Amino acid sequence: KAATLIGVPLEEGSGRGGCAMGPAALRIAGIGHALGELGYAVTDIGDLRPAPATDLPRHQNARHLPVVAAFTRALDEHTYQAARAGTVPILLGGDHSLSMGSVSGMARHAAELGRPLYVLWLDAHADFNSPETSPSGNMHGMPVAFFCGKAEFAPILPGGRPLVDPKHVYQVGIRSVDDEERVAIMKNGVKVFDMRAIDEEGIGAIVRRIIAEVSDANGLLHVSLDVDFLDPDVAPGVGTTVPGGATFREAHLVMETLHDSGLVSSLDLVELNPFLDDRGKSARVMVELAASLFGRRVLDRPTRAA
Ligand code: DIR
Ligand code: MN
Ligand code: MN
Ligand code: MN
Repeated sequence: KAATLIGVPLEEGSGRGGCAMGPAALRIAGIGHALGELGYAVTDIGDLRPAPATDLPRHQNARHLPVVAAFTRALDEHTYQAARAGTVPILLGGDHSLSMGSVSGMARHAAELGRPLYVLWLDAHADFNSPETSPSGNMHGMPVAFFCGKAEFAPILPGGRPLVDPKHVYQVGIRSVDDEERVAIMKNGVKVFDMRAIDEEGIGAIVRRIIAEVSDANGLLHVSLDVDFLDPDVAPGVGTTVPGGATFREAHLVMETLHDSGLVSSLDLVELNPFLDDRGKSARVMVELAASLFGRRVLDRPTRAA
């Protein structure tokens, strides 16, 4: 078992400062140590610091496109290489625009294996805006549309790259969607489990259903965890808190159930803003959730047969 930590000091997609300190906070909260204790050989490649792209024009409603594009290109390559080497890439964000690159890299890896890539998006937001629909121009609201090929920018990655089928994107915890974004999600068949679905069905049943579908298709599963998936009481260290989020136990149950499935190929930990955090609380919760995802358990429960 091996994991590659990739630091992503990117905050330009979020419209405010702070997320660039996320990788440092996640390291201080012990991400490497936690994975090591679970038996992973951990390689931390440090923080990526690509120079802004010079070949892309400024875009009037995709703010800081040259910075985000440069990270997308670097992350596409590093994530792909880490996965190809047989390790689990773990992206230490950094704002959610980093998933433009991490998921694109995993899509390339999955295509080489001849397996479909599925994405579990744990977030208060759908992040399915395009420059045409975004009310803010902030690119952290656009990554899902990007890796599904539904957001038009100047060319960031070469044409003909594998995209993610929007029907293979499961969004769980959703409670803030923009008007035009809602139309795009429905039209493209993204599988949305909003907070009401969680309240009514229970998050355990929802995750088991998702796992069954991915398993039946022999898919790889990329998990993208936005701090604001969690209720603000659990994790205040994020720029876009939305009330009514997942509880501490709901989030851990998701991770524990995913671990038992053995399907998770890669992970984004995103939107942590240490400037807004409460004495490291949110950083610690993110590390604990990652530990649950990679095998930490309270008691030594026997793993359910796959
Ligand atoms: C809003 C907020 N939907 C936007 N998005 C996000 O600006 O596109 N906040 N992702 O975390
Ligand atoms: Mn997000
Ligand atoms: Mn969010
Ligand atoms: Mn399919």
